[in-house]
Amino acid sequence: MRFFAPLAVVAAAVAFAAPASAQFAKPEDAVKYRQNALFVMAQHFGRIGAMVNGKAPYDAKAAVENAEIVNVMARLPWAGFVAGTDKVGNTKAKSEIWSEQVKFKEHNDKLVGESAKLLAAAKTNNLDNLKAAFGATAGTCKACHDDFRNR
Ligand code: ASC
Repeated sequence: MRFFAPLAVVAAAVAFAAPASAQFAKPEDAVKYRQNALFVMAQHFGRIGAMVNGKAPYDAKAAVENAEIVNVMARLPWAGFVAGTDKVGNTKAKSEIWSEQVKFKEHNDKLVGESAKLLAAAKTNNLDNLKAAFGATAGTCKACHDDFRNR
């Protein structure tokens, strides 16, 4: 089966690269994609938030599971911000997303970076570490919303 190993590696690489080059059948799908990715991410981030804020008991295993999902989901919305979708559907995306792409991408990269740290913190089994990383990650959500999301 030596022949198939490299093929599997290529398939895995393609699967992981797919979100970054995702194509959408219509502009509405791009909006739905980014909103749904952000929605799922927020649900799982919120479950960590509940633990961090004392509204749910601290559960180290659940924290890791939720942080894993946040860490994956954080990489997805970017591909949905397709040019020309600033007025599509019920989007709150500001047109500055497209006129200030570098800055927007920086926000995205910070979210991805902090969510990786959130996962690492969750794995330490220490609520204080989780709290600190949660705060830092939430800060990246807020900073981007302040700059690029309509109210
Ligand atoms: C969340 C969530 C956001 C961010 C933001 C942080 O849990 O859904 O959009 O945190 O409120 O300020």
